[in-house]
Amino acid sequence: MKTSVLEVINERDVARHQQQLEHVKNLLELNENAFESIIRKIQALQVAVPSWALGTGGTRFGRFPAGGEPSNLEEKIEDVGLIHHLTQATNSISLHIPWDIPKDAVAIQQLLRTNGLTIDSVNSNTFQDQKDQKYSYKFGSLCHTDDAVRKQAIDHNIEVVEHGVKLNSKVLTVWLSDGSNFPGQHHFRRAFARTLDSLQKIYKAMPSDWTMLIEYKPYEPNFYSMVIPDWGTSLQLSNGCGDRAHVLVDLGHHLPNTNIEQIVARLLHFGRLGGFHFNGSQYGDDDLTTGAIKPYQLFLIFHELVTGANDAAVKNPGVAYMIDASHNLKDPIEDLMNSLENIRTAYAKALLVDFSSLEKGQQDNDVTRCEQILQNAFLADVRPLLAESRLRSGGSLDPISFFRSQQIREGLIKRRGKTSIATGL
Ligand code: RM4
Ligand code: MN
Ligand code: MN
Repeated sequence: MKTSVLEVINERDVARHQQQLEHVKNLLELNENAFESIIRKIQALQVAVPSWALGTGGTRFGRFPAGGEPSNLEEKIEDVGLIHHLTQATNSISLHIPWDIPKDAVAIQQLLRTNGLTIDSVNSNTFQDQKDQKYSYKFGSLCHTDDAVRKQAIDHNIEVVEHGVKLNSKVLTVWLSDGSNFPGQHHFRRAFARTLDSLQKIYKAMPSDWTMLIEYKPYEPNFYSMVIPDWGTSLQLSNGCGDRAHVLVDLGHHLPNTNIEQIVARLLHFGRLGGFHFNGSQYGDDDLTTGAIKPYQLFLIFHELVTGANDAAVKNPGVAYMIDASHNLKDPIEDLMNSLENIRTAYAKALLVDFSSLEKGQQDNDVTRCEQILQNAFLADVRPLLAESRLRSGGSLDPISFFRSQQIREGLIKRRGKTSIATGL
């Protein structure tokens, strides 16, 4: 078989990689079994990329595209396929409707298969008005005071599910921008009740093997109140819908300094943690590279996920992982690869935590020892473990260097043009 450029470059760098891997294995005192198990677990961690994250993001002040953006769903799938080819860490793509309505579902399925991808969740959009839409969402969608607006928003969600069915998705993610900007604008209790009623109608219309994920956000675009501002509200709404409705945690959707890892533990405890949107945040919904600002927090979150997965008492459904970030400065493809690497780094470190010693330390109230155990795992260098996982799965030892040395962005600009624009925010 012909050797690919990827294999040639990996071959060139593999000796150095082996040295680093041996060094880390010794430092971490990993025996063969533990080592193999960690590598397999890292390989298995797959995080979806959303179809709206492949172009340059922006703020309300401006947007500075670098060129070569995918201008249709097919090109977006091609980009995610490339990221997966290099990282082996993202085998699915999440769709926002109507930004990415597949015109020919069969052809899209085929393209997904060629790229080694599947469809993750489908996401509804009632935070923007679409052309030809009868009623406006200016004052809300599923919470709206007017039955007709609510019905339009419910119907939209059902239509999103129908698109998803054609693509073999099994998850609907609902994020609402509904809320108020001024005191007195909303009757809080009634707005909640109407939202629950609308979600129940959508839930009932979903096929029986579908899951609904309910995302919360404390502020923006509404600044006084959001109808679903926190995990407690999402949890109540999920409970009110049924067993297949769960809470989705977006890392950027918390007020500064919120203890997100504790929220994760609570939701696991209730068996209601359904999904994750990864991104990095300094202040709010900044949508920066995952792990760029608070890597320790990301590690602590994965620590909760790993302890939850190892605890037979935790009856949580599977968690759907997705990156929900915006790339204002970095090349979107590089930024996504950055995030994927940081997510796997946090996960690999969490896998290194010495659980039995930690449990003993907790039991004995040995505070210093407990913290030390977590810090030991957090401070370990796991980069060679990640590279080894990629190599074994057929990816690149160093995806970003490969992307640059092969001048892939330049090629995309040549093919798609300097001014192509991807749909999204
Ligand atoms: C929201 C939220 C949703 C995403 C939109 C585009 O802040 O994070 O998940 O679909 O942005
Ligand atoms: Mn999100
Ligand atoms: Mn967000």
